[in-house]
Parts: sequence; structure tokens; C-alpha cells
Amino acid sequence: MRDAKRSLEERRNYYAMIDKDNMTPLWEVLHALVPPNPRPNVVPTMWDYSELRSTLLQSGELISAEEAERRVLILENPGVRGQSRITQSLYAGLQLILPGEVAPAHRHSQSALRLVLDGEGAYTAVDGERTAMSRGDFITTPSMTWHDHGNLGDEPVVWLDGLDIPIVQFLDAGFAEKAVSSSQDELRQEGDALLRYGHNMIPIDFYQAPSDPTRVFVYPFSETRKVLRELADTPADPWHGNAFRFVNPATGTSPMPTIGAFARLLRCNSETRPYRSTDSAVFVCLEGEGTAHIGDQQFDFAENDVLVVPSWTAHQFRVPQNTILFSFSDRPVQQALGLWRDEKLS
Ligand code: GTQ
Repeated sequence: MRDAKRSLEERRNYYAMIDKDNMTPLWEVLHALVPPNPRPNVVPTMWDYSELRSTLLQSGELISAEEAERRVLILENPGVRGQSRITQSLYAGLQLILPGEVAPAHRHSQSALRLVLDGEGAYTAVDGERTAMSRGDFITTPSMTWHDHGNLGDEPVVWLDGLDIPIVQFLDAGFAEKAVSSSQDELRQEGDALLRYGHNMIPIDFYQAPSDPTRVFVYPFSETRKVLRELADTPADPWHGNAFRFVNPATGTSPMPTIGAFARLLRCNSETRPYRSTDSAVFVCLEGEGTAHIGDQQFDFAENDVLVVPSWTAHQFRVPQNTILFSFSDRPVQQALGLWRDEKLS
């Protein structure tokens, strides 16, 4: 006892001594550094869009899109407040653009996705090509592509931004610059990329280098929905429902290297079996409603609600009607590094 106490004191003195030299003992932190399984700091959570919509619209009276550059409310995971992240590796926010406004052109190392939630009449331009934004459309702005947004319609437009900001921050690899004019010149007419690269063919001399951005940068909900609806009568996977990942059609890989995106249809009166994977995911309900069990929590979700499933947390969905969920995660990063795991539970 006496010896143990003395040795504790000796250890503390020793730690204080090595502290001066910017060193610390591994044995005090080993099990936290190398845990037997993922121990996410982010927690299961949900944002109820019907509650948030009016709060978001109030921000339109506080600041213009031009002044803000991007008028966005960041969705901060309650487990890691103050870190501008929705999961450990990804950022998400709700962006508002009012009629007549422009969010000026810029580009940065961070890759972004948009999922259009509310309102018609906005557009995003990516490297000189515009795309109209309709509800449910999934739009990418890959690393270092110029992008600006505008609203030509007569109603507020809201979308969810998903970016790899924490990943780029972690790597200290971020650059950003503003364009000289706030809207890009149109280099190609709207729909060009989808026509050339989005229909089972690609231009004869097209070669995609690993660092090239995807040419297809909009995945219209009208098409995603049509495919998912038609599959509603076919057998569903017990864990996933009818679930798909979005791809760059030229390569079959994820549309952006750091963020994977997925869509699934869960059939009327069905329940998925519990499942977990190492990629923390952000889910958005695009159609329908249901209940999500995430770890020991339960959330009733409806259209446009945003849910977080932390890494390695068992989750399942129960839906009373046909329901379409969009989701995104850092899965392509984990797979490239050989880290990704999943488990189908019963
Ligand atoms: O639209 O470019 O939510 O640069 C955060 C950073 C959106 C954007 C965000 C951004 C953008």
C-alpha cells in the first residue's frame, strides 16, 4: 500500500518532469488512443425541418447572401458543439437564398454536396455550367471547382450543404479564393454535363484522371425517384431496403473522393434489420415518414428532417408508407484507407 502510494507519487513527479520536454506517457492514454471499437464523440440526433424553417427564414432579415457570402446555419452535432461539424469528419448546414440574391462565385479545396429541400427557382453553377435546383436534387461541387448560387424565382430556396471541411482541416490542406465577378460566365448550356456524361455513354476521347472532378454534377431527384419507385415491387434487402450509392458514371466510383452519397427506398409498412458501419452518416428524409432507432434513441422523422447515425451505432428504420432517404458519409475515405467495416445484426 505504502509502496503503491509512493510509486503513484513518483509517477506523477516523473510525468511533471517529462512534461517540460513536451512528452507524456503512453500508458496513461493507450486505451483511449487505441480503443477496441469506435467510440464516437458525436451522438445520435435529429433536426426537425418544420420547426427550423421559420428560424432559418429569420436569418434572411439579418444578413444578405452577398454580405454573408454563404447564408448558412451550421448543423452542429450536440456531442461536439463548437467544432462546426455534424459528424467527426463532415460538416453540414442549411443554406438559404432569397429571390434575386446571389451567393458569389468562389472555389476551395473542400468538396461540397447540396441536397435541395425547399423552394423552386434557384440554380448552382459549377465550372461554367448552371443547373436548376429542384427539391431532392443532389448536386456536387468537387474540390477546387468554381461555384456560385442564385435565386431567379419568387420564393426562398433552402438546401442542405454537406462538406468535407473537418477532413481538410485535419490534413491542413485547405485553399480558397474568390472569383472577380460574383456570377460565372456561362461556358456551356444547362444540361450539357448530364447529356454527355450521364447516359450510359461518355465522349469517345474522355479520360478521367484521378484528380479530375466528376463531369456529372447533378443527380436529379426526378430520375432517382423514378428508379426507386419502380423498384418498390422487387425484393428488398432486409438491412438496407432498396438502397443505392451514387456514382461518377465515368468511373463507377463515388462522385467525390471524400464524400459518398446514397439513396434508398423503404417499402410501405416495413422495418429494416439493425445494421452498423464505421462511417457516421447523415440521413435526410426526402419522401414519406417513419421512426429511426439509433443506438438507444428513437426519432420520429418526416420530410426534410436530418438525422445523424454515429459510427458503429446500430440503427434501423420503421416506415408506415413508402419512404425515400438520402444519406451521405465519409465511406469512400474509409474504403480507400482499408478501414471501413460494417455488420448486419439480427
Ligand atoms: O456553398 O460554397 O455551407 O463554401 C460552407 C462553405 C457552403 C458553399 C457552406 C461553403 C459553401
